[in-house]
Amino acid sequence: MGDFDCKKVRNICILAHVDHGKTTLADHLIAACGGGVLHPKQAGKLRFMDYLDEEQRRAITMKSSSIALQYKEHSINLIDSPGHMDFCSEVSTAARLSDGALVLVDAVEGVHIQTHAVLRQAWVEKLTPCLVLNKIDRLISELRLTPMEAYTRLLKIVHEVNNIVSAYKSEKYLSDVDSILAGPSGEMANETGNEQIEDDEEDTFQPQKGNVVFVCALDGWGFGVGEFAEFYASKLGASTAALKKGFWGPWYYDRKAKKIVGKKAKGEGSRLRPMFVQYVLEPLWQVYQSALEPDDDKGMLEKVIKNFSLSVPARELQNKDSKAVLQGVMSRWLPLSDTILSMVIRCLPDPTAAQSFRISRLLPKREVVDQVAGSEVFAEAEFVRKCVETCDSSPEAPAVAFVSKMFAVPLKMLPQRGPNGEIINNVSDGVGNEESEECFLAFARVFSGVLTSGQKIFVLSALYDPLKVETTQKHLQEAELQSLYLMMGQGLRPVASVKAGNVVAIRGLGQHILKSATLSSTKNCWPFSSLMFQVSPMLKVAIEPSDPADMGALMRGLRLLNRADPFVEVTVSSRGEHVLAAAGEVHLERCIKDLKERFAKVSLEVSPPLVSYKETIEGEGPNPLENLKIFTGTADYVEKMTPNGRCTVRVRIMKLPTALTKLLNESSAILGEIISGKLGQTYKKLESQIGYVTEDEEPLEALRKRIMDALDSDIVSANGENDKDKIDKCKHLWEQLLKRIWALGPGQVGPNLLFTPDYRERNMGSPVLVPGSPHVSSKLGFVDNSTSNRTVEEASSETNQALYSEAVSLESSVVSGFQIATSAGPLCDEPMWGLAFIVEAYISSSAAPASESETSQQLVEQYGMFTGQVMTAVKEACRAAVLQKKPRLVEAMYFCELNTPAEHLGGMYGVLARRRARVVKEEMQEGSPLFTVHAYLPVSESFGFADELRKWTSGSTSALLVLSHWEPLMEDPFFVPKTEEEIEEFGDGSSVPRNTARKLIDAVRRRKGLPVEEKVVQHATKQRTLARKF
Ligand SMILES: Nc1nc2c(ncn2[C@@H]2O[C@H](COP(=O)(O)OP(=O)(O)OP(=O)(O)O)[C@@H](O)[C@H]2O)c(=O)[nH]1
Ligand SMILES: [Mg+2]
Repeated sequence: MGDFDCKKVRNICILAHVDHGKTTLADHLIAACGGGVLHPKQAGKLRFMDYLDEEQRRAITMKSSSIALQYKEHSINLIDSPGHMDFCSEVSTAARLSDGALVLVDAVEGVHIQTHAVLRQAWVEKLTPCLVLNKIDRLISELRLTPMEAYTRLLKIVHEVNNIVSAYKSEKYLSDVDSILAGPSGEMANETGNEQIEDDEEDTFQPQKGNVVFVCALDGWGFGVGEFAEFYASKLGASTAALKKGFWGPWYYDRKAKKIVGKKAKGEGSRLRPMFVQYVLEPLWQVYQSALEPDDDKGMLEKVIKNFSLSVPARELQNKDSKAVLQGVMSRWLPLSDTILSMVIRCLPDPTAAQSFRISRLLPKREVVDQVAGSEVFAEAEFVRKCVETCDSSPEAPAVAFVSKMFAVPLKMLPQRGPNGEIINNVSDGVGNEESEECFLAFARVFSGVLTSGQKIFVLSALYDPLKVETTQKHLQEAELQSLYLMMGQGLRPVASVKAGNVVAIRGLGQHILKSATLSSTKNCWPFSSLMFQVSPMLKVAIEPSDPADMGALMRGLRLLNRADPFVEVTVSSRGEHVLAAAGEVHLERCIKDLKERFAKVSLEVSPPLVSYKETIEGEGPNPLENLKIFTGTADYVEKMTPNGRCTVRVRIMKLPTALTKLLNESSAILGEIISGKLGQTYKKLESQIGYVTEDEEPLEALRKRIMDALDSDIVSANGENDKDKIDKCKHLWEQLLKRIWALGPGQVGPNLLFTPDYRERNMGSPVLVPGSPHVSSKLGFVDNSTSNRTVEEASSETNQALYSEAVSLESSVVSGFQIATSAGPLCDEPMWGLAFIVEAYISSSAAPASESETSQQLVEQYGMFTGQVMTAVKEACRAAVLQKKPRLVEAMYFCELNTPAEHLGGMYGVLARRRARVVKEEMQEGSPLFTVHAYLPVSESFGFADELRKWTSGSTSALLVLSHWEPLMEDPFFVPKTEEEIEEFGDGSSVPRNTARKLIDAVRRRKGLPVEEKVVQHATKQRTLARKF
């Protein structure tokens, strides 16, 4: 049975920008094929898949959920996904479990920011897409376009979507959002990006191929050109195949010659319209007009009914409501569910076909370099991989499934009977007894073998490695599958077993899986590759119970929420607050509601949003060469001394090139692996006997190259291409510096660098310099491991020798000082951003060598351990160095896409201006009264943005926010008027209003309980410049 069975299964998801009609479309498919769970009359109105109260209230989908449909002997698992940016992690979930995607685009609004995002998600997960152009009715009745205008518009959308996909194919875009964003400097340059892609391969979406359909989900009709080709084949006396080709693009039908002709043959003056317009759109338009215009005779309707031999009950035709008549006719003439589902079966792959090419994404190939020990394990893991590749659904095959999210359902919602009608005792299986009312189910897809309820299975986390025994303990668990359910939206239908290629909900894994995991019947299996999320949870609030006695309930609630929502992050801040991080305002609101009503059930106090900032410096002039020289030179530094006077710390600081900062920030995960030595091990294995590499090119090599590229681009852009000499000098200096990377910070992987002091400059004799060693450089491969061992200086005397050893032992104190300083800058204790430090710590021998034991004991008592003193001195010197070099606050920025009718542009710009937004593009949407505006909006200004926008534009403006980048706020927070002009403008300084930077800093300081006001400034002046000769 197995194989045959599988060919009749399709796993598909519906993806689109928010409000383009996904859930409405799903309604019609459910009404037609959902086994009666939804009455056709309600289709499009009920929004069956939006079963959460909050979803119905806001009329947007917030989670992905699945439903099993039956269509012509096929079983189709349909997953509806949310289009709102805040819930885009649910799109990743949906995509992983599906093999094909219906990508919807609103024919009026066209391609939007989330359309890019979902196309990318489908591409990453190797889904086969089909294009659904929805809301065709709006072109007729709302925009009142002529058929010809409508055709041009549709043509444009199809073209645009094809361009996006072909860009992913040719990997010209690195990231979807980049295509629109292209960073703060290059946004304009990339706008034409779409056009630049050459047409060297076939378009993905072609109506004539049958993978594009035109629908109106609201009224329940839709068609592909195939439907019309079949109908006209006999009438026009042409073959269906020829007509299909002719029904899209510049093809015309010459009635006299009974021939399909191209543009040229048509002749200039001819009144022929493209076949798609003449034979497809015009009849549609006529039906709509005759139904909706009251005076129009109903001739056209009758003609259609007769032509297509539809049986529309007379009762429906006589309905006074012309919309109902229209719906009655259209949904019989061009039934939506048939159009969509026949396309799904024709164009989208069954699980066997799909898994054979999705395998490289699901389980990337690992190669054995040489087979010795562990080869049996490896061989079995490879066998499992093969079974996944072929979607082997025989009971003998290893059972493998991927859980892409956990979701909570109230216990009372679970079916009371098992697959055979037996009564099930639904007792809580959760974490302890605490959530007796909620039960966690895993949303999963079986990729190989058969899952049976009651089966024991291994749960592998993403870090599990069958070849490394040591990962077993932490990353492998054993669990029992208590029950398996087929999902019908909210409804659950118990089943005894589920075969490979199907989607299922599993009960019994609540304690074992937090968010996602791989299930396998054998230990010798690779975990599936992790899901890719497009944004990270950015909006943070601190939460506490209104009544302190409810703390326990709150903590339990937070734990449950963390499980139930794949995307929230729950942490405890350094000040002991419980911090909840969500993707955006809508998401946050739902989380709080869930917490209050379901998970914690106590009343809560929610803090205003905690916005994260970074701190950096303005840096010197634009001349990188000068900066580098100052940085590596000796003159400009901040100096501190330890209280016992034995150690003097000098710190020099420079701003890193922006491109490098960005790169360090993005690559923190891989940098972490490299620095902690994990990645290194893989490569060592390569050289030794058993080892494997992933398919990617060597990541270390790639990272090194990206670092060089980032530096090069900065050097060239700052110096201008022509100044070869300067460029070379700069490059040379950087090459030297890259050999001296001692540490990254904060937290070992942040975007700040600590360089080792320059040996050539060091003083011989006393005081002795803490040398430092280029750990990170050698890990990154910028210096050769063998030569990085420092040559021990020849000590001129024994004391020096002892002092030298002490200096070496202080290295870790210097690094710690640097880490602490970079984790909390001087402005408001926020992490530093894009800074480079050189720390020189000189130690001299104790001032009083006589009566040694006594004095040193006293010193320890007075100032603490020497190592601690050094650390503190380094930290303070680093922070002081930042203050001295024009410190600046760095803000997180959203990229914001707004759509607004022309009459509300003014109101919208008003809101943008009040919130310090920077507009980068304004464009009128062709053929519609809407404007699309792109802007950058500081995260700190984004709260209540949507509400304010609604208020000022009568609710007609929609806005979507995506986290984009970090950007320094170029205002001087300590600005005091100095020049005459400034004094004239701002007064003498006593009454200067605080600027934005200062206000933001003060707000953070107040929140953190740091002294606000004069304190900060005092600090700044005190440390102004300490440069002097040593
Ligand atoms: N005129 C018209 N309106 C439609 C059509 N399809 C959907 N709509 C309307 O568009 C709005 C959004 O529909 P939904 O189905 O909720 O959209 P969605 O894509 O599921 O939205 P999210 O899940 O929140 O991303 C609703 O008001 C629908 O009635 C259509 O074909 N024509
Ligand atoms: Mg929806």
